[in-house]
Amino acid sequence: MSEEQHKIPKEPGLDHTLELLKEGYHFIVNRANKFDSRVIQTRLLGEKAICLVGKEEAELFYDNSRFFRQEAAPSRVQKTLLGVGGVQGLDGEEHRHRKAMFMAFMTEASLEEVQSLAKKEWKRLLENSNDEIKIYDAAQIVLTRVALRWTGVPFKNDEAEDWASSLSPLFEMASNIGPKHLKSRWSRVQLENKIEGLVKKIRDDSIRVDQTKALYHFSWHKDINGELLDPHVVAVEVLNLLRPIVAISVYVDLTLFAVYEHPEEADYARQSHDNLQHFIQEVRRYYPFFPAAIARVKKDFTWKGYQFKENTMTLLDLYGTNHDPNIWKKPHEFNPSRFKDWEGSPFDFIPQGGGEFDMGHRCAGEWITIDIMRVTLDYFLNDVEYVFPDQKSGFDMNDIPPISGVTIKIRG
Ligand code: HEM
Ligand code: MYR
Repeated sequence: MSEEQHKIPKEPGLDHTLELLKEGYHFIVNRANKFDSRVIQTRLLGEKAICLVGKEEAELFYDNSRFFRQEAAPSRVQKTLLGVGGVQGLDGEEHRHRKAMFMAFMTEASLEEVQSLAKKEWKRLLENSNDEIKIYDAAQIVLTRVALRWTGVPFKNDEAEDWASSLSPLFEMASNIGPKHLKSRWSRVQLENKIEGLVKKIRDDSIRVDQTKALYHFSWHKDINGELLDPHVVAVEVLNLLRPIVAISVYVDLTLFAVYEHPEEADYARQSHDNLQHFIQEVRRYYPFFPAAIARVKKDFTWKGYQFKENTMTLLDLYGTNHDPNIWKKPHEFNPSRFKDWEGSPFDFIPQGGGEFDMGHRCAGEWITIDIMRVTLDYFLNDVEYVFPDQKSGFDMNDIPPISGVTIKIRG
């Protein structure tokens, strides 16, 4: 018996990229609500785009037999945020093999190391800083130092700020058009050249780096044909560690902003390790960050009566799914204790993508992110004495990524 066919509700018009920039994180949900459908069609960057929101929709999106990733991301996002030739654009066996190169660094020992580096760098920064601290700026320096050390990229003490100011435009300006987009591209070219240079030196043994770390391992990684990766691709993949570790500064800013906005929930977090974890999870659910994951339809198929045509760009709304009232009670309330009862599905709580780590494209750094956020929150709740001075911190729903600018004043 053939399934009843439904037409995917379609927004009329030639292109809606400007509305996306205006409506930001609400863009997909606004259309899903208007058409009362979890599957809608619009046009973005001059192309037809299907947008999905919800848990079953996330399960569909992460079905490798239905979607592929090669060239899926818009070219401007590849030239800024992602780079060309990296794991995000691979499929099948090639993807699995490359992803394993990343996941090999997500061991318990490696995660413990990243936590102790984060604690050490926060202490060092606060011991040497003024009373008034803008959390986002401080976190960028701390996390740049953590990222370079954890990946084994050699640097001198006074070089950390330069690294921070070339790594941050990769994610801060990835959603911009105009001059900021160019700055982001320029930063990527500079960084790729610098890291490619290191890879070549490692291979001809003209520098020695820590052989237990990612820079060394990626430089000697062999692809599925047993060949070394192109040095440029190694640089892209090393940046796939450095950039997002520095991007955790956005979540650190939002974590302290949550402490500022919800002091009673900060008291809840102080009570135990589990409560700290619930607070962090709620920060990742409640606040927006990565707007949508992107793939393309592998071959024509029909799902719940909706027709998906080969090669159509498809977006999964991460923020929308994390606020889906079919999944979350009172989704627009900040309530860390909801995570006491969360059953842990790979498809309902997806701030860093959904599905599986090894076979799918779920974020390789999700555990690092959570661990760094938790030790940072623990430090600020239990070890540092500070107040929030009068301030106008906050962000708009079309600031991608959102940075509140929250500031603290250390009590001496
Ligand atoms: C992929 C978000 C931190 C490494 C992703 C994806 C998202 C995401 C949404 C794509 C999922 C998909 O396409 O289905 C974030 C956010 C972070 C973060 C919001 C917070 C700062 C990290 C960290 C690392 C990392 C710390 C590494 C240390 C990666 C890699 C991929 C990825 C390598 C590609 C995975 C693949 O294509 O198989 N991330 N991420 N991310 N992330 Fe993260
Ligand atoms: C990372 O660096 O991978 C972690 C998070 C970065 C978020 C950057 C947000 C801007 C994304 C713009 C385009 C996304 C594709 C729809």
